[in-house]
Amino acid sequence: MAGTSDVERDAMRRALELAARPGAPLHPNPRVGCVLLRPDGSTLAEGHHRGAGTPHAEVDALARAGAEARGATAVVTLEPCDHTGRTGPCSQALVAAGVRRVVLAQRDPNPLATGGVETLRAAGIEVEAGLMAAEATALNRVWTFAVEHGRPFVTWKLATTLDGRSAAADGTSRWISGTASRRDTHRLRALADTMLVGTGTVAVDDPLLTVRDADDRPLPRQPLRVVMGRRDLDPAARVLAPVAGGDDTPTLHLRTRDPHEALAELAARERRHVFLEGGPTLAAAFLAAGLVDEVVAYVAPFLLGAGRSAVADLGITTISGAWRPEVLDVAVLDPVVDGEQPDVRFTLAPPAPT
Ligand code: AOF
Ligand code: ZN
Repeated sequence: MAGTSDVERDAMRRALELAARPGAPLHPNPRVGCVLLRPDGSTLAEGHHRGAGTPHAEVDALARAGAEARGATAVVTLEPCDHTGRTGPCSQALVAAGVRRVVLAQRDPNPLATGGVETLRAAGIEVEAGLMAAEATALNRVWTFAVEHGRPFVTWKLATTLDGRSAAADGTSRWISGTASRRDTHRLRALADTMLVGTGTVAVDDPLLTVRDADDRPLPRQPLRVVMGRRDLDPAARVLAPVAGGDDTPTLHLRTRDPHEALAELAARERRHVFLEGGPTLAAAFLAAGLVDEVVAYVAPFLLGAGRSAVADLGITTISGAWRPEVLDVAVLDPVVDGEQPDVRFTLAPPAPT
């Protein structure tokens, strides 16, 4: 990239590392890192964001630098915000600190927060945008999608037999996939901020919808549990019980069957990543609405020959009409428990709209 030095590139690499530090919640805010460089190119201070309501990365770094920030270069993975949200505008904080130059990676896709570049330039600060932008965007892949689309990113997870069944004829559906797949599912649930199923699944499976570790203990940070559909919930449903050790956000019942409406409600609550584990009806509704952004499918090596299909009728009558996603990854999940057989996990991107 023209106009930036090797020192600044190294600093951006470091800022990306800082941003990706484990511990900070993934949602609703992006992961952001910042490195302040002295005029001689040495590192003056580092900062990163630790979750909604805490200082943004730039302000974190400026606080560590103190008066020495005057004349420094700020290298930051996201365009400094230009708004007062839960905290004040970073653009103004950089101006007030006397920073001379700002090098940023990703432009802020958030319409409320963008504008830092213009504010900084108007204040006479040199700005270079776009250095390692692809890496920075990949780091906040789901957040960027959600902010750009004004709705959460949707991952649909399914577990089926070889013949595409997700429950036996008598309705039993637990333990289709093996222990390795179930652990893998909990790992993926933990990356999302919202678990979503339909009232039908609650009635039939009575799921907990929590994230648990390999010893089946709930993790301290739990996604919001959401059930959608018009049917009333059994007050004794396990999904309604508070999670031991989890936060105490009550389970949300959205009385709609329309995926667009449900996602709009969730967007208004700043939800960025929905993990959809609903039954066939809900899955079909999301697929038909074009609201599935990623599919994680576990296929277990046995047959049922009868029973519930993973997805309800999509109105497809001929092979040429098939819903054909792009295969991003195929993995064999080796058993972690003796006597189990391996499952296969597909990670899929939906077909591009035609
Ligand atoms: C962050 N951390 O380091 C930067 C952010 O309302 P707030 O204060 O939570 O601001 C959130 C927005 O600020 C966020 O969506 C993004 O557009 C911008 N920059 N946010 O959480 C940071 N630099
Ligand atoms: Zn900010």
